[in-house]
Amino acid sequence: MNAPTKPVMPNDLQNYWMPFTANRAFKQDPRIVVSADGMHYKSDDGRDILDGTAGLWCVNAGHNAPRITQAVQQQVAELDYAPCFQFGHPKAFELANRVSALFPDGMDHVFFTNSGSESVDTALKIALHYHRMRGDAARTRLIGRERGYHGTGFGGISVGGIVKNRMHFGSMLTGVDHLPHTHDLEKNAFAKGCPEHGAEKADALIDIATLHDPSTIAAVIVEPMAGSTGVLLPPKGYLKRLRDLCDRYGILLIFDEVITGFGRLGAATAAEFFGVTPDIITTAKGLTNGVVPAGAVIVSNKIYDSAMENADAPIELFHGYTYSGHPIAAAAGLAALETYREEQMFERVADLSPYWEQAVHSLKGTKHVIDLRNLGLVGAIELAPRESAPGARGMEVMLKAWEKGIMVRVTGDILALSPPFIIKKEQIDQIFNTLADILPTID
Ligand code: PXG
Repeated sequence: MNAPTKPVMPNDLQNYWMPFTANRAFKQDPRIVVSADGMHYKSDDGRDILDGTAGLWCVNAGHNAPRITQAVQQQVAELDYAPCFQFGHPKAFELANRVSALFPDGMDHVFFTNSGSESVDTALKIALHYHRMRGDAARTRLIGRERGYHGTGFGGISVGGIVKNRMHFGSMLTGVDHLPHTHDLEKNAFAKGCPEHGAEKADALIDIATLHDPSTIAAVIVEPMAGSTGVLLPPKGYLKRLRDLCDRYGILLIFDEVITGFGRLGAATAAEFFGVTPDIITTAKGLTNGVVPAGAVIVSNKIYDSAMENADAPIELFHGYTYSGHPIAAAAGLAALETYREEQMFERVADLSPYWEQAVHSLKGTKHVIDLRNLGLVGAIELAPRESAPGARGMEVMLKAWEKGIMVRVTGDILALSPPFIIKKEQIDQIFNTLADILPTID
């Protein structure tokens, strides 16, 4: 890694409107990274920053994983771009082969996108298309969940349930309803792994189906583990109950695995981890280790075969993106999956998760902490919000952690941790010892 010797800040920060960022505050006091290797970033003032979040939940194999870096370098010289409408290139097919082999039995077809948001839009459209082409065109309603995050496209914010992500953006898709979220601090605080209480919250689907009539509902979409909203774990039995209800009503079940796909829980998918198979799975992030923007939607054979059989035109699905299955993304994806396999990274997550669990829960009793949650290599520390300034406390911890050389994510007053799978036990200790030092110093 080329360590810079002096800050490499650009002259003017104003031109870049940064996403999901407090732009005015950031530009007063910027946090800039200039390179990365393994578990660490280098900041522009030359400090090593331990990556506690795998970037934004995507750099599962760590930074600059040699196989992936080389694959991208070679691919750009060999085939930089190929049109994906009516033409193909070998690596897109090969990546689809590899992805379907990793995903649950009976889910053997892969549609490529460029992001999680596009994967969600694609999944919702495939669900609507499926019912319509089978002559069940009244099934148009889409059911999401309160506090759900499904990216920032209009489809994703419509089924999503994060108020701030929705309230400024008009009326969104029509015909959408929401299940209640499953977060219940009173009953489940400090549970290790999935909480005991709340499976019955899936039964809200019975009320929704009764209200609208099941024959009008196309799909239910949930994150099997809600990440972005502050790590909300599914109560034991909840996902199975949702699956059974969807089957009862002929509704497609979509798991949004943009975060959980590719190993985060210690199995290739959350579907495998929980033993519940949906009809459609959305992914992105870990597909390419975050190295090239890419996503994939994995659909059941039932859905793909139906599209082929019921097609009313030579083109079966009028949907796609200029960069679907982009050669460089495909090369990065193949190398990422090979790295996960060769270095047994999903097994590593499973092996590390008991150590991780005890590290997360070592913060019990620390000032401000009202809940601790963990699953696989995911951790959350929920802080009591400061009166009249919700979110301020979380933000202050994030800033202090950056000063002390650890990158953490914050959502309101919930700190989220999701390190690369190559993290060492000493580095896990470093994260939680640093947070244990910081929290008592915060008001
Ligand atoms: N679905 C889920 C479940 C996600 O977590 C998306 C869709 C959208 O993906 P794109 O690639 O369009 O951003 C996501 C993204 C965080 C955080 O810190 C989470 C995401 C993105 C950025 C930050 O929790 N998730």
